[in-house]
Amino acid sequence: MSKINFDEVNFETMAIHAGQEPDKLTGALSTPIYQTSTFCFETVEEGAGKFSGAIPGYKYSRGGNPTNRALEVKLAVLEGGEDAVVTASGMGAVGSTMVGLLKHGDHVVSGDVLYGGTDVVMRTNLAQFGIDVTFVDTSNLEEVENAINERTKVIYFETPTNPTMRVTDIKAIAAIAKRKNIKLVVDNTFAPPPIQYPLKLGANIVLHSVTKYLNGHGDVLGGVVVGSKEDIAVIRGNGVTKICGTPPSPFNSYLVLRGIKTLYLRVKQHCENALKMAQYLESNEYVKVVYYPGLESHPQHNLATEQMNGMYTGMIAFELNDDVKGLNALEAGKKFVNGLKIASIAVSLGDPDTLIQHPASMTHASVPKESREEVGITDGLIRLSVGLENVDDLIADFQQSFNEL
Ligand code: LCS
Repeated sequence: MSKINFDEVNFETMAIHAGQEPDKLTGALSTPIYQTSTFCFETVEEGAGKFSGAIPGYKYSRGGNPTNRALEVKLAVLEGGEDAVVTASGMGAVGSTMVGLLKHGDHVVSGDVLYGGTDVVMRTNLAQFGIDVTFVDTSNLEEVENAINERTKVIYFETPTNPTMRVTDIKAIAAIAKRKNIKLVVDNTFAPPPIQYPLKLGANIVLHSVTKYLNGHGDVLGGVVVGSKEDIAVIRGNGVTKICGTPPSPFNSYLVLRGIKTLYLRVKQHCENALKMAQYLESNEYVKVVYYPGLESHPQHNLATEQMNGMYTGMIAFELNDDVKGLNALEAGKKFVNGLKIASIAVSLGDPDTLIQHPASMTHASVPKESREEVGITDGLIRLSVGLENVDDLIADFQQSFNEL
């Protein structure tokens, strides 16, 4: 056990030290990569004891691995949960949570704007198992209340939403969920600690695509689910190690442990750069609308300021005007994005590199067009993940591409 009491230290200290102890065998400071599928027992009796749980220890890496465990402990501390389970991707976290918590006949109330992959799970895959889903605008508390029935077991949403940046009041929904004995699951990928802490606001479970800000270097896929010991045991047992079988590779967990040491510095800079980019875009003559919770024009700016600790996120969505030098928003948007030199045209987010993409044809192409348009994922919407480059260079790059329209 670490000598540090993590209740008494600040975020930067937690991000570096939580889950990390000198290696018992060698004293290595950095957590070793235990690149092994299985673990040997001295005797049959020891193996039997480990399988029955009478003797603590590792047996097989699908059920637990020391490098993966170090990452679980770190992420549980950072999110303020009792326990965590890591997965091979964010979708591994979403799927394991759903199969862990739900059974045939159950009902889910889900946010109506979700990452495209999660949207497919909610819209199509859960129905294969006899679980039905009602989609609502979770920023409207009345809609959430009205969608709940006696079979509702889970309320699920992202805040801010991918890609429309809508913000939901976690504390208010947690109060409804608690009153009705429903589990509240929040996807915190867009606003990782130190921005937003859903568990501290009353959510039961928080999950992430670790691929994004937590790893932060664009070289790993990963996921995590954090919550109570009881919930995580079920999600690990039913989801990660059985039906889904999605633990991460220990090598990937090592990379994420390494990435998280600079999480505070990176997230702070992503947010500072994004606020400046959002202000620049909002003042640009070709831009119709900018969706960024840090702007006063965002409909939930005050809620976001409180809930996101004044840091917001590195993600922005925007649309160009309907007539830019004779081009409509979609045509102008394509020409503008193709003309950028620093930003890469790519999905994913939270990387050091600025990434820009077109949700309607990329991340959210799987969402039916009518559903997309109903919730504001228009053909003209552009999503930007603001990276860690110098923000003046990014603004200059955007301006040269606007000038060429
Ligand atoms: N949750 C959110 C909010 C996401 O944005 C993503 C991926 C996932 C879950 C799934 O995580 P993964 O399995 O990819 O690690 N979002 C992506 C995106 O917006 N572009 O590419 C992937």
